[in-house]
Amino acid sequence: MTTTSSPDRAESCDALIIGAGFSGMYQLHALRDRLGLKALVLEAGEGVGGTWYWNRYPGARCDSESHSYCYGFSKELLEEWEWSERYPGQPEIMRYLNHVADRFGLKRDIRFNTRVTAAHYDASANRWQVTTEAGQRYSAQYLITAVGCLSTANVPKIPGLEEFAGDWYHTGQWPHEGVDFSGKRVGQIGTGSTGIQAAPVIAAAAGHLTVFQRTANYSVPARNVPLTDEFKQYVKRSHPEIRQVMHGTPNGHPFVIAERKAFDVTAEERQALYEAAWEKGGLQFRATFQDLLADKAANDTAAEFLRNKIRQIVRDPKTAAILSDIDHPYAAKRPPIDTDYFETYNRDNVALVDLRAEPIERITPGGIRTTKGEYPLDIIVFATGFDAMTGPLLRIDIRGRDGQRLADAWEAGPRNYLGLQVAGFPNLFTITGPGSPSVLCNMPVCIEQHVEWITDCIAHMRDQGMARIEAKPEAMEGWVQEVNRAADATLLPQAKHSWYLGANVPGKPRVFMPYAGGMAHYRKICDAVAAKGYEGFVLS
Ligand code: N01
Repeated sequence: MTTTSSPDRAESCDALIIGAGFSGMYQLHALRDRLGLKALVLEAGEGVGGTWYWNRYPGARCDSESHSYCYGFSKELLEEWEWSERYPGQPEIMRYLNHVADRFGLKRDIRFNTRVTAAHYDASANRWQVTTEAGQRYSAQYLITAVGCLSTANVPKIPGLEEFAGDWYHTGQWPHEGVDFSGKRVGQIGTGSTGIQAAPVIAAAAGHLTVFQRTANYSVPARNVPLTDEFKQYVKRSHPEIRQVMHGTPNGHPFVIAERKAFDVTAEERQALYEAAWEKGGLQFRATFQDLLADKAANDTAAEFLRNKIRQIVRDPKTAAILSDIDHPYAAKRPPIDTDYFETYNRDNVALVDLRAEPIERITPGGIRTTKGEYPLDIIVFATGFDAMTGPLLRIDIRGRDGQRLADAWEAGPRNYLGLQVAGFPNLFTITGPGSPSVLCNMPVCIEQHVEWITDCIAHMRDQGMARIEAKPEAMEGWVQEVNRAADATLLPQAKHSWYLGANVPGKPRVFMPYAGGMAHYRKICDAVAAKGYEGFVLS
């Protein structure tokens, strides 16, 4: 395909995909190479990778185990790629995604350095008209957003930032050339998964690190290691079995959640099981008991175990008290895993500031001023997260039937059917949109399920001579209720400061966004909808 778009002339294709991360790359392959559609990806970055292209901060590493953090659609790809560590670091994930892009010839149909700013549905032509930042225009029957859930950086509006004389960075927009911390006084704001990964690496490189913590967080050691030849052989032999486990669990990871409940065992047995899980490390700590996310008393046992670990690791009792003063149930916010995070506070060049006791007043030319004093800094690192899930969609001016703006339709929070389609926005599909399991799951698993469902749906429409698919308003209302019901059946909404609820972005509606009913269950629902002739959608 040649580039023919210009401000005067729109380049036309069957399907436009926004974003060349895990989702957009597979969606291109599926539509182009399986269905034979003319498909094109528009990507803001200079290369493939999406979230991993932008998140190059020190210590960036995936929390899913490498053998599960990859595509499963190609047996050959599964067999030829070999991961080097238990958890893949950002550079290795980028090598993998570039390998996939080259192997399937994807780059020729990706327009890089092309940021989509607007997408308007033209009902008379049944086409989406898409405009980019540079003024290029594209037109397609299908529009598929593959914009990621965590791709709109949240830089808090702290007064004085523009006066700061040093350098500042957000972890999600990290400079490709890296940052030289040597001898520098660094301030890091934020102790989520990113901050917990970054702090030990920054502390080792910097003159001094001050971590500004608003909400204390749990963390379990990742216990990252190089993979042994034996494990690599096991993975090569066992892909079908491994993927069967991943597809059978609520969270898409390659481990099984225990059937026992926390109070099925004695206190001593519980302690021993938690110790074993702590030694093993990683996200599977959550799988020690099946009721950790459903029963507050059960959760309290895990929470107290983890708080005790912090008190044991961190030598200064005051620092340990601030780090272990955690106000939400374990795993009600996305649980971080780490390499030497709490140990980092035992270093002489690291200090912790409790923003609950001394909130930030402003940033000054020389550093950060709290209500108790000023902290002189050369560099500020914002590990302050993202305008998650809805942010990447709403920063595009998306308009559906009759010019209705998505931003208006979602004024009170996201509403859609199956996390895939919004009533009034025909032929628009949102991969890992709000209302789907997405961030509560190992991402490649939910991405593949969405891409395959969308691809099958478009194939069905073409077989049936249908040109348009649109969610029914009543199906959408029913799904919104199901998303709320699923969240309320868990402890997840109890974490009041969680980005799952949009609470990290001032003014954002407080709505629990991902579908908490579990990936395996969600897959069954989507399959049943398709089997019933796309129940809840109007095809015409
Ligand atoms: O962002 P976060 P993240 N003043 O929103 C604080 C995925 N991920 O980038 O909790 C002071 O979790 C905020 O405080 P509070 C993963 O899904 C995956 O760390 O709002 N502090 C919090 O401490 C994860 O959940 C991986 O009170 C402010 C922190 O900044 C998601 O990305 C690695 C503030 C933000 O934490 C997001 O994680 C990393 C303010 N004004 C991330 N505003 C892997 O798998 C915010 N904070 C590799």
